[in-house]
Amino acid sequence: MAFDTQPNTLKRRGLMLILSSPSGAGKTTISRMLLDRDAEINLSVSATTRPKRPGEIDGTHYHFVDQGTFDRMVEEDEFYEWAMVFGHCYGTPKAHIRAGLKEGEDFLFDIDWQGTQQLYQKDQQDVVRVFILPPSLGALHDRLTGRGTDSAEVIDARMERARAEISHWDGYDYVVVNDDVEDCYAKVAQILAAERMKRARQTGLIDFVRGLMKD
Ligand SMILES: Nc1nc2c(ncn2[C@@H]2O[C@H](COP(=O)(O)OP(=O)(O)OP(=O)(O)O)[C@@H](O)[C@H]2O)c(=O)[nH]1
Ligand SMILES: [Mg+2]
Repeated sequence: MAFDTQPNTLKRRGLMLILSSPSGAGKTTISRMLLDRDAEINLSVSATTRPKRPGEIDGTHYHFVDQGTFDRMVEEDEFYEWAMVFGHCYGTPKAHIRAGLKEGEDFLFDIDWQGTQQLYQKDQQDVVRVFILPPSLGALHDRLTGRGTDSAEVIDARMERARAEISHWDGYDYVVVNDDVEDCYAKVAQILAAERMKRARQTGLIDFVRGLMKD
C-alpha cells in the first residue's frame, strides 16, 4: 500500500484571503508577515491613481497609473472590483488572479470593505474574509500618534474613518483582535491553514480517494 501522498499535498484550488481593518490596526504588518513567512501566498497588487510614496515600488506595492489608464482598465473590464478610497481610485486586476487560482496559488488582498463586498459577490467560494480590530480606540490612537508621520488633525480624521470602517466588521467571515502582533499573525495563519484544507478546495481528493480504495 502506498501512503506516500498526504492529502495536504494534493492538488487544490487557490483562495483569496482578504485582510481589512481600520487604518492603524496592524493590517499592513500582518500582511508583510504572511508574505514573508508563507511561501504559498502572493500579494494581489492593485492599480491605483494615488501618487507613489517614498519607498514604494511600482509593480510591488501598487501599479501606479494615471486616471486615463485607470478609466480605460475599468472600461475594458480588467478589474475584479474597484473603489474610490480617500479620493483616489483603487482596483484589483483580474486576469492574473483568475489564472493563479486554478493553479492552486493563494492571493492576499489588502483592500477595504467596499472591495471585499464586490469580490465576495463575484466569487464567494474562493474568498476568505478576515477583519482585524484594534483592542481599543485608545490603542488605535496611540499607534497612529506613534507613527509620528501625521498632524493631530490628520489623526483625528483617521480616527473618524476608523470608526466608519469598524462598522463593517460584520461583513467578514473571521474577526481577529490585534492585542499582540505575533498572536494576531498566528491566528490569521491558522485561518489560512484551515481554509486550505476545505474539501471543496482540494480538487485532487477525488483521484486520491479513488486510489486509496484500489489498495
Ligand atoms: N477596494 C479596494 N481597496 C483597496 C485596493 N487597494 C488598496 N485598497 C485600500 O485603500 C486604502 C488606502 O490604501 P493606501 O493608499 O495604501 O493607504 P494606507 O496608508 O495603507 O491606508 P490604510 O491601510 O487604510 O492605513 C486601504 O484601506 C486599502 O486597503 C483595491 O484594489 N480595491
Ligand atoms: Mg495599508
